[in-house]
Amino acid sequence: MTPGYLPFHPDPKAPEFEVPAGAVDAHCHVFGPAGRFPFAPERKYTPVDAPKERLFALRDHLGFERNVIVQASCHGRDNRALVDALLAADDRARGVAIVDAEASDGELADLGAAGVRAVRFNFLRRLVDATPREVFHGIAERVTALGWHVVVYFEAADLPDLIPFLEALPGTVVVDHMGRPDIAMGVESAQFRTFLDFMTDHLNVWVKVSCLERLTVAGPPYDDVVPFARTLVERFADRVLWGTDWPHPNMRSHMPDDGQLVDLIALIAPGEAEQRALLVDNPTRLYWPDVRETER
Ligand code: 0GY
Repeated sequence: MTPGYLPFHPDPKAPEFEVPAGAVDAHCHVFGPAGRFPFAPERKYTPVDAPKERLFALRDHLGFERNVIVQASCHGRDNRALVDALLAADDRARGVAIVDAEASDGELADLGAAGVRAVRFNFLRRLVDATPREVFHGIAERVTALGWHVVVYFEAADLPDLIPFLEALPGTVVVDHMGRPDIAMGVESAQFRTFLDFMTDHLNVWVKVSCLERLTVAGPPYDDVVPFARTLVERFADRVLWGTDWPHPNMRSHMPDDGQLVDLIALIAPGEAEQRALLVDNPTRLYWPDVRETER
C-alpha cells in the first residue's frame, strides 16, 4: 500500500436501511491480491489488496444480491483479477473492463464470456495518462457491436469540453460518480446544471449516484452531497445506478463505513418505487437483461 492511502473499513455496520430483494451494488472493485494479480506498472497509486472473497462477504453483509465490478486504473488493462472474480461469482457479478485498441476480438469474446458488459473510459488526469479520443471511439464501436456499453469517468469541470466526444459515443453511456460535481459550488450551480441539462438532452446517458464519501467537502455523514444525488434520482429515476465504490481506492481523508453509505439511500431515494428502480430494476436491465422483472 502506498503510504497515505487508507485501507477499507474492517468492520462496516449492518445497515438500518433494508435494500430490496435483488439489489445490485453497481460500482465496486477487486484489487489483487498483488501476489497473484500484480498492479499495473503505469499505475498512479497502489491500493490495499481487496480480494473477491472480501467483496462477496460485504455484498452479503449489506444485503445485496449482485455486484458490478469495475476495473480501476491501478490494474490498467490487465483485467485478470476482474475476470477471476466474475468467474467465481456464480453469475452474481458483471464486469466493466479497461481495454486498449490492441485488444483482439478473441480477448473481447473471453471477457464477455466471463461477464464483462462494458468498457470504462477514464479522463481523470490524476489517475491515467490521456488516451486519444478517436481511440476511445474505435473501442466503443467494437464493444457496442457486442451489446456492451461505455462507462465514463470525468470531472464536472471537463464536461463542456467532453460533450462532443460523449455525444458521438454509440449506445448507452454510464457516467461515474454523478459526473464528479464540485460540491462546494452547490446544487444550484451552473456547473451542476450543465450536467443536468446533458442528462435531459441525452436519453442514452445514465448516471451513478455514488461516491458521496469522495465528493464531500463537509465529511461524514455527507449531508452536503445528498442533494446532488437526490436531484438526479428525482429527475432521472429510470437511468440511475447506485454503488458502494468499495474498497474506496485513493481515499486519504477518511474511510467510509459501507453500512452508513447504504443508510444514505433512504435520503437519496426516499420512495419505495425509486429505491426499486435505483437498486434493482435499472442495474438488472442493464447488466442482467435476461432476468425478467418477475424474477428480480
Ligand atoms: C473509483 C474512483 C477512483 C479511482 C478509480 O480507476 C480508478 O483508479 O476509479 C478515484 O480515485 O476517484 O471509482 O474508484
